[in-house]
Amino acid sequence: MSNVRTLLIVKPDAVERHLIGEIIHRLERARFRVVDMKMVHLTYDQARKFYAVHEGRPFLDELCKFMSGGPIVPMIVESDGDTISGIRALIGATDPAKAAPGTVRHDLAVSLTKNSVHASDGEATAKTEIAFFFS
Ligand code: FUP
Repeated sequence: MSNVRTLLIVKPDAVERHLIGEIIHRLERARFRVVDMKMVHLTYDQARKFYAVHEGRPFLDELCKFMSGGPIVPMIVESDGDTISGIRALIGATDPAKAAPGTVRHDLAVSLTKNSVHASDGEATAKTEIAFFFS
């Protein structure tokens, strides 16, 4: 498990609210390592490509407008443990209203769409999502 890397994205709502450092601080405090990162501003079409798995879902258009509405900070994260489930636990449930206290989304997120962070949900997804941003 220890060599599995995942992709975490600081989303536009968090970048706008000056929370990049706060989110990285939480990752590092929990002993995750950021091994690469960048700031990018996706086009709407690039966001559609990234969220292709959600094609046909009613929220996709709003989600892609939001994700292309400002800069984001994708980063590759690793740890000595189970990185994928560890990061998912750290960020909390998709809907901040349902996320546990102490998680990133509970503490920092605004709404279901503006939920501050993304993290890959499995090993295969992590590989694809890392390749999307880091060639
Ligand atoms: P997650 O894996 O936790 O990022 O959540 P999903 O892959 O299920 O959803 C991707 C993004 O779509 C979420 F971050 C938030 C957004 N979303 C909505 O805006 N509305 C919904 O009803 C469901 C998801």
